[in-house]
Amino acid sequence: MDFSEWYSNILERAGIFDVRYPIKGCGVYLPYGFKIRKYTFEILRDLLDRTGHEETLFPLLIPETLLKKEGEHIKGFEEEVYWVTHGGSKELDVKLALRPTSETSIYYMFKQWIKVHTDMPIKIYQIVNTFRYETKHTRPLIRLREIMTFKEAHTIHSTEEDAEKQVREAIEIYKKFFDTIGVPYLISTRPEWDKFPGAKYTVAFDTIFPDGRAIQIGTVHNLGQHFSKAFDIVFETPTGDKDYGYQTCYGISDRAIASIIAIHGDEKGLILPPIVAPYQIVIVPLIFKGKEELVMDKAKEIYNKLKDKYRVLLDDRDLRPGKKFNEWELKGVPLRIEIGPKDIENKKITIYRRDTNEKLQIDEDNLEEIEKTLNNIMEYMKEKAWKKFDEYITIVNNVNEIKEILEKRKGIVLIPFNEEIYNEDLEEKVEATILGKTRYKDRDYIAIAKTY
Ligand code: 5CA
Repeated sequence: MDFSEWYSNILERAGIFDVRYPIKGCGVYLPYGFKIRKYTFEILRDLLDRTGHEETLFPLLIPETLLKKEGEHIKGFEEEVYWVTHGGSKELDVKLALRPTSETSIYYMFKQWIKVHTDMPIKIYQIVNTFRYETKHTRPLIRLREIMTFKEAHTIHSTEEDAEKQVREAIEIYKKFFDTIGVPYLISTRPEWDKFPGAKYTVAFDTIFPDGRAIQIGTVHNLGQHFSKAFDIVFETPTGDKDYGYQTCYGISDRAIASIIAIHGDEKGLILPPIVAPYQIVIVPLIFKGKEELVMDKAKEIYNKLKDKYRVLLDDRDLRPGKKFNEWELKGVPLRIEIGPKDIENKKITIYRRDTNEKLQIDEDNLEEIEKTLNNIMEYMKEKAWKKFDEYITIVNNVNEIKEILEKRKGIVLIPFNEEIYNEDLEEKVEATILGKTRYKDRDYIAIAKTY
């Protein structure tokens, strides 16, 4: 099965995202998918909260007058904006945009809040839906027109140096986030022609999907003073002079969920990192005639021992165990506990690891082994994902090799950095996208890939 087919199939069968909503690029997070989303974004929320960011909530609608204030920004988004033009049957005096991202609404408010240098830094974020009329092929959770989960952080500082430091901090936060969910990445500085509209420069995280194509999974932008000048965010410096604020912003979307699914899954279905799994453990009692009570009591006993520490489900439905196994394997539950009459006699339980397909018998009261196994699963998943990612990185020395490698081996090609070849002509020549300038094993390279 090719990746794209596998991916659509899994979203549906594992109950993650329903694409049958009658608007292109929109869909419905189903309960199981929503839980994965919740646990994933809790990690990011926690990382941001612990580094002095504060969560806020801004309006969805942006007046045309605000959206058009920064020239580059509107030029970049012009063709992607959804407009609200009417209130009932009355045409609005000022058209309202559905936010494609919230720089313009947030920075209008920064202008209200900032007068002197001591009013900064401000580091805020929100997790909201944004709208982009994407013209490229839409894909669930990958290229949405309603981006259901858009975590955008926006900061403003009184010095250029502080903004630069903030960019570094954001990169560290994103590294921790992707490391925590076991999604490998290459970090690069996007070329001038591909930076975020209105940014001084853009640093991007790209991962590689199983079909060998690269996908941008997060970006950090240094906005310099482009927006603060357009929005007149002036402040008084310590020496009594006037200056404009220095800004940064950084975003991560539903692509984080798509990456978890795509990168860790296998032919049986999802494999979820325990940290984001709706159920980290499922207990399946193996019921035999005459032993029903014995087995169920033991299953409940184990469930009670685990339930305060883990997200655990006791699957006591009246179904064949084999059917339950298949279902929870498809849904990617990292660890399964099987309890049968024989195990009980020997004071054992059987545990099954979804990531390696291994079965192991442990003492029924050895709950430390469960904790250890869940940790091992996480570590193994990370290692495996990085190994596969590294195999997809090819270093070349000659431009002529790039096209063929991207067609045959796919992944990301690195060529030693050289100003002369770093331009859009190279993209045309190799029929691929320049991700940007990247540092890999102590050397600067140009990273090139076929992308989503
Ligand atoms: N305001 C900035 C930072 S919050 C911003 O909008 N940056 S962005 O355009 O690069 O978007 C942030 C991230 O959202 C991207 O790196 C990409 O991973 C993700 N993204 C962008 N467009 C879509 C889309 N149509 N569907 C899903 N995810 C998207």
